[in-house]
Amino acid sequence: MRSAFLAALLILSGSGAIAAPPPGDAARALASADWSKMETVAVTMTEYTFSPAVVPLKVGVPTKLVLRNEGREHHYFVAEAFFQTIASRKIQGSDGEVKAPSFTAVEVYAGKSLEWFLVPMEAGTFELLCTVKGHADHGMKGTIQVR
Ligand SMILES: [Cu+2]
Repeated sequence: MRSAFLAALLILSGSGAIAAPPPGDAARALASADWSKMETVAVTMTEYTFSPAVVPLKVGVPTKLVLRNEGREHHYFVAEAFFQTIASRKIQGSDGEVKAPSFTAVEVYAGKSLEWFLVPMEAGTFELLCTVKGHADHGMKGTIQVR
């Protein structure tokens, strides 16, 4: 009983150990970003796909990532390793905006969309999935490719 609990704790702390960029790096990336040269990348979510399945982003390029839910269910956009490597300026919707240094998940309601202003800071291939129960099993997975 106790060892199972410990193992669970270790797994949790293990996943928390993903190296986040120091806050200073994110602040610098945001401060030096030229948003007039921003690129827009849209990801559409439906039952049960992300489209495109491979989301292309570029290191150092200020990006408006548009998350559009064109389905009838709510969907999550979760890419924890990716989230650790970006500088987030804000997430904006029709009702307001949120400024926070990092996120663990972004949920988009059916028929709604959010705009995420961010700067990718590291190249890599990152797993993307919807964490609503059963959705990833139905194929709601993708990849974020930062070059
Ligand atoms: Cu989903």
